[in-house]
Amino acid sequence: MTDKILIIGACGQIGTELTEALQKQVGLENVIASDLKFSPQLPEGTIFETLDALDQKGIFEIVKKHHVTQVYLLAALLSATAEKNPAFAWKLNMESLFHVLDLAKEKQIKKVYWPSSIAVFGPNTPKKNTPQFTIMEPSTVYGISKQAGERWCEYYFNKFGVDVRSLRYPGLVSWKSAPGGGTTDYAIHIFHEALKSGTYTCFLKEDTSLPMMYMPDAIRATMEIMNAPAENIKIRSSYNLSAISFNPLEIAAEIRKQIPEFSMKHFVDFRQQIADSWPGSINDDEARKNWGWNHKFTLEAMVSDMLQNLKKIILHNPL
Ligand code: NAD
Ligand code: AKB
Repeated sequence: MTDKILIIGACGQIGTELTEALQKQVGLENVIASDLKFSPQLPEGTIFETLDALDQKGIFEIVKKHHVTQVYLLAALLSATAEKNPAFAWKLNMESLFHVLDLAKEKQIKKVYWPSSIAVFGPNTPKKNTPQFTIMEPSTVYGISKQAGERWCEYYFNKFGVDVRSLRYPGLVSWKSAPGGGTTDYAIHIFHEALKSGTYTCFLKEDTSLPMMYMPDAIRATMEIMNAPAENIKIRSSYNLSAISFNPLEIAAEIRKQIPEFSMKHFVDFRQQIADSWPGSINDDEARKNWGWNHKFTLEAMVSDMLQNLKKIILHNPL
């Protein structure tokens, strides 16, 4: 039987691209996109439901109505936005996860996908090639909610047999939709400004290295972990996932290969402290070993693809 998928938070940076990829995999009629409000960026013909991830009854009703078998929970406040409203970030990021895990515990759905983040790591974590199992101690409310979420995912798997799968995404770079309020968002803004004005003011210092990934790799990783046989998923908290690592200076240099006049200044804000608490690079041997993860995009390939695609968009939508 074909899976029926519900995506909660489908209109965000990941959701808009994941919705399309899942529609290609299981058919347009088997994917239900949901969010607080509709976005025209969703593919034409998408089945859409207005849904608040905090509304447990509402989630249950949509699951029943559409005979949903899998839920991808993407609704969350990201690192920078969460620091501005810690109490609400904790409420949204945790309660929505419980609503979905409980549905699976009660056998209303078969499988759950919930993303974690490199934000689970903290200032005492080894910074280079950060191992899967290490000191964590996150110092942001976002990171605390992701770490707690990981513990609960593992608990629901061990106690109730819930088939929940998770990835610790690095910063994701994409051109199709805007980023949602993270610390790694600079690596997207830089492309827009390079093309529009030829200059960018970065909110991180030039030598702040962070783990990053191009969106096509992240979407593929998500689908690969969800399609892997259950026995291959040895980690039920969340998998380290890695592709590339760079700092603002390095990505600017790569952009300059195609836009030689591009210049960058720095005006550091509160996001620097968040970035300083995160690893610079991640070891994802477990994901590679357990379910065959392999990234494709290098920094060079990502920059080239970003510029090519964004150029077309900016050309068609001049300010
Ligand atoms: P985003 O902010 O772009 O999208 C989140 C979506 O959730 C938005 O469309 C928003 O409208 C929706 N939403 C917010 N509150 C909601 C609610 N109460 N009910 C229903 N929908 C609600 O975020 P994203 O970048 O797409 O991230 C998705 C998930 O992936 C999050 O859990 C995030 O922590 C995780 N993640 C993202 C990145 C990244 O770089 N984008 C990295 C690591 C982890
Ligand atoms: C953020 O910066 O908050 C996200 C993340 C790495 O989780 N991009």
